[in-house]
Amino acid sequence: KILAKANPEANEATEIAGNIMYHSKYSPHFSPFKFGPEQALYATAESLRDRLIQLWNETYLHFDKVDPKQTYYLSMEYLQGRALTNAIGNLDLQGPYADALRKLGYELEEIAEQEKDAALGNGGLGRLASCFLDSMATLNLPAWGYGLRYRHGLFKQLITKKGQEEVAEDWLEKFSPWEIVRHDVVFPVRFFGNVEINPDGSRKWVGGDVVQALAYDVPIPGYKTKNTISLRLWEAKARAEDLDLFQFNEGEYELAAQLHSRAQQICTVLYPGDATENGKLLRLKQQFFLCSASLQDIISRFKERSTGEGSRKWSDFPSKVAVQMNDTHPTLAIPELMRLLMDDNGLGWDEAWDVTSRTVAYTNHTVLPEALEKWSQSLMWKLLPRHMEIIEEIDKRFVQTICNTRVDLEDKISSLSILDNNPQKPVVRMANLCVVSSHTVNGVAQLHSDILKAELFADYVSIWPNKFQNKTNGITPRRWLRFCSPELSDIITKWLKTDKWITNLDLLTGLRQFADNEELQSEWASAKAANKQRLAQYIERVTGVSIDPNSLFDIQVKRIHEYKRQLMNILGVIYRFKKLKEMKPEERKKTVPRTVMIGGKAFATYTNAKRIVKLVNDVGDIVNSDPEVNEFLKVVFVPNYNVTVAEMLIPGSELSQHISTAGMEASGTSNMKFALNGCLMIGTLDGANVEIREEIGEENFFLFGATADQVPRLRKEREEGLFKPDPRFEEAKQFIKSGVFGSYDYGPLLDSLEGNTGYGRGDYFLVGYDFPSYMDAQAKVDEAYKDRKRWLKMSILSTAGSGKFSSDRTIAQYAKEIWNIEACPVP
Ligand code: DL6
Repeated sequence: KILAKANPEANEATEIAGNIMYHSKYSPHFSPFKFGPEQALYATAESLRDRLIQLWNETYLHFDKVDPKQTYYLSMEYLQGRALTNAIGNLDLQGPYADALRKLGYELEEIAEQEKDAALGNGGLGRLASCFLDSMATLNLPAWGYGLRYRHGLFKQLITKKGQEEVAEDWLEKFSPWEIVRHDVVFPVRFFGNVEINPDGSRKWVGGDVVQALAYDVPIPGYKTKNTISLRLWEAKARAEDLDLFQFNEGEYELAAQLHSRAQQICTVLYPGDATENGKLLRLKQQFFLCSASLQDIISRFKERSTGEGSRKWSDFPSKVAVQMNDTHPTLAIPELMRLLMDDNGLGWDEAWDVTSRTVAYTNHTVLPEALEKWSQSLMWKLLPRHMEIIEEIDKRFVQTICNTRVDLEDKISSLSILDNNPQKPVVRMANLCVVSSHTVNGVAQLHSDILKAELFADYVSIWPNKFQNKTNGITPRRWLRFCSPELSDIITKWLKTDKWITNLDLLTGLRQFADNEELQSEWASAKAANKQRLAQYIERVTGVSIDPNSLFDIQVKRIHEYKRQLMNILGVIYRFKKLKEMKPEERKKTVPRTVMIGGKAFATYTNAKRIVKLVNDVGDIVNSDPEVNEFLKVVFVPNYNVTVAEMLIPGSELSQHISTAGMEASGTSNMKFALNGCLMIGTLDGANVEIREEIGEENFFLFGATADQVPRLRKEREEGLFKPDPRFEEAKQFIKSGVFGSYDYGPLLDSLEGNTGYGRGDYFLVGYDFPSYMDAQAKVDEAYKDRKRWLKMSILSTAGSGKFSSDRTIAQYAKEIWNIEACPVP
């Protein structure tokens, strides 16, 4: 500002450069006389934050004035990734910031590279939440995201001789330049204690531990709009008076600071291990902490307007507040809202229930039994006694209603009820609590929503047929095309003669008419080639493996899980390797050279997933060092897959694998990112693959495998010994057993493909059944790749057909069909 004033001619870039220098000098975080890339990153981010704070203030002041209904998105996970490029892009300041940094001796890309990912999530569900925030802001929707400020996000994955090793991630090591602490937004959150009955019969939760929830706001800018919304992350703190000074001075340091240390544990890590009782307790604390702090905040905002002119009644709450629970992790929002309404605000049960059930909605993201949360009743009674009373009452009333109105469902009550009172292991079924209490329940792709209705929640559908919806997931086209592949974006804008596709992705269909155009094809090919080149350099830098940018880049990146079947991918690679070895040199030369890249993290205690990681790495070591074959096949395990790595991999991809056992992947969202970037897909009819294939055209999708409705029969047939494995499958397994890939014991992994079926054994995921059609589809991929024109056409058509998968479309549907909220643009 000072510089700009001194020189009235100063352009935006000069002003920005001045602002960056100001932050580098006066920021309290670094010594003032250094301006290395790291200082430049923080100063650049702080200069952007100034703008974001201003826009944030304007946005919420405007919401305050207009007082629209607002959505509160509750999620235990957000996979934000880096923020710098995204903020600059959304604020449309790419040119001025690049110029400003150049004046200061840096390239913008070099500075952006310094930023650590905010990885406050695990996988698809967390990244979806982050895409949703971007779309909510872009669509000018009055909304908030709520989450936890984990000190350590998703672990860093190291690949060593042993396979995957986990190291604590440290995104807050220095500080995050994006967050704004709100010392005035603090709420008490109680754990343990007991319930007292007041003289008037009302109840009060007292005693136990009370920790403070302190708000940190991360501004989320919309694309080319003033609207900037908030991701509010809670941190847990104890109060100063909770330190027992007497004990401390007696030298009993741990005892004196017990509450401080218990408070600190809450936000220390994302998904602490839950094999132990302590681990389970901590996870439950985390969930409740998010719910309680967020609801107190929401209620206090509602109450600010409850007196004086335009005052509100509690019955107005659902017309001002929509709470979306991102899976069952924030289920405790239900009893906590009931408690706050009844115990703190004096509402009766019926009124509180009416308000709560008209406010909350639930998204289901999985049908996998192990991910359907069930909490031990005794743990819940211990930690949240008042909430258990409320849950019991909700359950009792629900069961009563069914008994009174639906005799036909009487024998289903034990599965429909919220409490499972099996004396061996009494639990609370969180999904049931969500379904019973929410006004709307949705799945995340059409097939998944159909499965929910036909199977998991079928009996509820007969009670509330209108409660269930589908909202097919989406991704933000800003991060996942405009910013991660600027070359391809520019080509799209040139051919569509508009950049409006960035906020209206359906316009991409306009590319269809040019899919055969040689000029477009050649521009498309050079953008792809540049992205492949960049990716090849990255791979060499992080793995030491040099890959051929002219080979077919074949990528599978996602969490490592048996149902996602990375094992099928690597078995296919092993078979290909074996065949290449057996070929004569002139035969090999006729094959399509491939680089297979696989990346993803395995949950620390999921041993079979870790064995898969190890196998991919071992196969890579052997294949890549084989002089006969490595010109035609390379295998790379991409370490530490995260949002930033995805932004590098996806633009450079040509084929991507989405090969889960049909019916098991709720949606998938990387499939959408790959398709949007002109990457062809090999996949099963699972999750959103089904809709992607419909949109891009079945001739542009390499389909294989059993369909979801065939899976139960195939599992049964296998159990009855009727399954006859394909010789190629047997050959690939045998090759591993022969020890070619080293001495690691792959027995347990291979055993999971043998024997009788059962979850995690007997080839429950049908790798053996699908393997032959997978290999046939792979042969078709090779054929198609040989025809360059055909491949490019398919690639263009993939992008052209991806319009439906914008998270703007998804969020517009949530806003209209679930939340009933409208845009509230800042003038
Ligand atoms: O909806 C987002 C994402 C889907 O795309 C994936 O298919 C699905 O596996 C994932 N689900 C979870 C389940 N977590 N829990 N609970 O992450 O959601």
